[in-house]
Amino acid sequence: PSVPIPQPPTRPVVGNLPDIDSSQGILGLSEVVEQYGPIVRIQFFNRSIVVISSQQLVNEVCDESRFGKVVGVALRQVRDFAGDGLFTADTQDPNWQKAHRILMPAFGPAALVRMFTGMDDIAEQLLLKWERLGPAARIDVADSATRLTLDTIALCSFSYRFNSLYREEAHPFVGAMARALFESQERARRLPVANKIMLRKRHQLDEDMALMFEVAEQIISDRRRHPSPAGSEDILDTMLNAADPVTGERLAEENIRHQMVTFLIAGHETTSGLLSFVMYELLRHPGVLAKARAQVDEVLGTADARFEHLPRLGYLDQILKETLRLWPTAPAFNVAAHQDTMIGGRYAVPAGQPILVMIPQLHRDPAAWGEDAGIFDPDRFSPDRAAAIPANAWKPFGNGQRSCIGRGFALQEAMLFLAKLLQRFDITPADPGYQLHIKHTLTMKPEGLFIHVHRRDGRI
Ligand code: MNH
Repeated sequence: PSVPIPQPPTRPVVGNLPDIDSSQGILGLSEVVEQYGPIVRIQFFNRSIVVISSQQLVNEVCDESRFGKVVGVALRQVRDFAGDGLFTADTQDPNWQKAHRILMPAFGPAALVRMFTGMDDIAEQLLLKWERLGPAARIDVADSATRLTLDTIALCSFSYRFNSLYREEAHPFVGAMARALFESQERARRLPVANKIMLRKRHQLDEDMALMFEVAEQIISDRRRHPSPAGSEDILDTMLNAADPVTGERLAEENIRHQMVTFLIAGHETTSGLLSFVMYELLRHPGVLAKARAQVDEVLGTADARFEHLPRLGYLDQILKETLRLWPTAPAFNVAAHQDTMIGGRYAVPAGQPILVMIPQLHRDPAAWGEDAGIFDPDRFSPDRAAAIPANAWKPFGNGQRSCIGRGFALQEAMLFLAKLLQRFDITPADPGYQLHIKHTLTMKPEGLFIHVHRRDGRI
């Protein structure tokens, strides 16, 4: 006995598209979700998605024996430039399985120890720059964080220096990527015929894609000319040389390009959003900031940060997790059932029907997080309380075998930066009346957030 999935009234052809605010990216669905509840069907053109957002329903679709990732409408457009890279490949694609086996260890615990030095190198560059700029400078948080994270992923995985912190304008890769992501999302909302006739936009997208591939190719050819010294191989060397333990095959050249673009995009947008939201929350919660700094002072004192310090910065880890709860910078993922099935005990979903998990609403589900779910409180993740968090109530990194390969990388990078920042600076808002304004592409970031930094050691 199934009941129909709630759905807003539709119009011919465009379906529910007019109900969705496209300037909000995926979060344009928020209003509909808030109005219709934890399960709602959205239709546009000939497509339909089922949007779910309660812990109860999400917990059900996280069962990998029944459901698995599908590359949804938004991600399918990204496939133009991310191709069969890990993010945009189908789980059944032999290239996903091969790359998954080859690259998982490259982001595992042993690799993270080796990558500490690269993370510290770039963090040091940014903090030194802030010291030199001095307390009068207005620092654009999201812009700084983006330079930091792009340079970090490129240095740690490809030993390549974008040197974003030595440039006035962002590296051209960043502009090309941002435009390509934006246009790919717009394309998902247009009728195919409209996409065909918008030649200028198509041309720009082609140009941006070409630039991204050129950057990847340049890095590969540099590496071929100058191989890494023995013992200092990086992720690019793994991509170029490692054989899949199961098939014995290597990654194809085109696939490597797709992986590189994927890593550069996935590896910096989300982490930079995370760091920006951390800054936003710390400025609003001086008590949390004071507690975090006390831990940094106790663990690091005035010493240079070392890998061994990180496991002792548990409160910083709680801050990162709580920030990702309220501000999951990759705000949705898609799954589908392997077979026709029923969810929530009464909603029929056919096999293959995309089911979109709306993470911001999941992360504020009062049934899972309590009536104060909207409040920033890192103590939710304290060792004694974390165990009580219901299963699959916190999904900022997606689910199961298709969850984020860079989770450990991102959390280590963010924690290291935060520790070094608190060790060195007092931070104050440049505009005390700042109202949160979120900028969306495939990810989300606070826009227009500026800070001042003041050295704690009193030097100028
Ligand atoms: Mn990441 C998958 C969020 C940092 C590389 N990432 C995912 C997914 C989410 C996600 C959600 C699952 C998407 C889906 O189901 O369709 N990622 C994040 C967040 C951060 C992040 C919130 C930072 C904070 N990600 C990173 C970093 C890298 C990276 C850093 C690279 C080093 N992520 C990936 C890749 C995948 C992925 C690659 C695809 C993994 C796969 O399916 O095999």
